[in-house]
Amino acid sequence: MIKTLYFFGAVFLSILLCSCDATPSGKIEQGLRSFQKFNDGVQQAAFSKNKLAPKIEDKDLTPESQFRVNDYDTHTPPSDTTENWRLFVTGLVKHPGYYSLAQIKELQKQVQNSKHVCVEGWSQNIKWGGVALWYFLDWVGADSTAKYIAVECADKYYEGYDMESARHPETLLCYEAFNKPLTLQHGAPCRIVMPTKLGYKSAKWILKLVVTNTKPGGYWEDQGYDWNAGL
Ligand SMILES: Nc1nc2c(c(=O)[nH]1)N[C@H]1C(S)=C(S)[C@@H](COP(=O)(O)O)O[C@H]1N2
Ligand SMILES: [Mo]
Repeated sequence: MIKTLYFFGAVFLSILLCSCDATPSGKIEQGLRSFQKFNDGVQQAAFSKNKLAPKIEDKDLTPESQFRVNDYDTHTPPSDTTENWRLFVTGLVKHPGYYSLAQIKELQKQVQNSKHVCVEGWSQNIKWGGVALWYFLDWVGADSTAKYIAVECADKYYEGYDMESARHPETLLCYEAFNKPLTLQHGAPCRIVMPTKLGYKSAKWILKLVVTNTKPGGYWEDQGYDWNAGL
């Protein structure tokens, strides 16, 4: 069903692109934008909160020495990795405020192997550890009927998630990889890990989390990449 919709979407897109010469560019952009919206709608409908990412056995983990780093700007932004770091939580939430890593680590820990898929065409299997984001959201009293979560990062990167994806059982507020604290280049002290989505949704070095009904943008999404980014 979904594949069929994608197929028709792709056909629609090729017709659009083939008619380049005849169409003023504004129209093409409009067409692309409505295709993107259509695509988002299909993905939203396909996303199930119970559908887990493919299971990865320990033997299939990427060797830690080959753990790849990817960033739009720098591998070492001015992220505070001392105990002074706080996650600022705000918006539609009962207990807004500044949360320390120690507080986050006190919450029930979830360790999981998952595949990280970068849109550039590579993937890796990582053992992540942290607290399930749904658990953290409940703990701070986030309004679960709110539509979106937005995050902002130390390198000026930013991301947005629909609430269902944010509350997916495998979405982590992550502070460990391979049973060790995250290294700076992989997002220390704290990042999002969202195995059901392309890698650019897994925001590193997060500083601020907002619960909101206003659809947030994302660093790559605002340059035309897919907002849902489902795998
Ligand atoms: N803050 C921030 N988070 C980010 C990015 C970034 O540039 N800045 N890049 C994203 C992309 S495109 C990928 S593939 C993953 C890479 O994560 P890794 O470096 O831990 O492998 O981080 C994502 N999160
Ligand atoms: Mo990526």
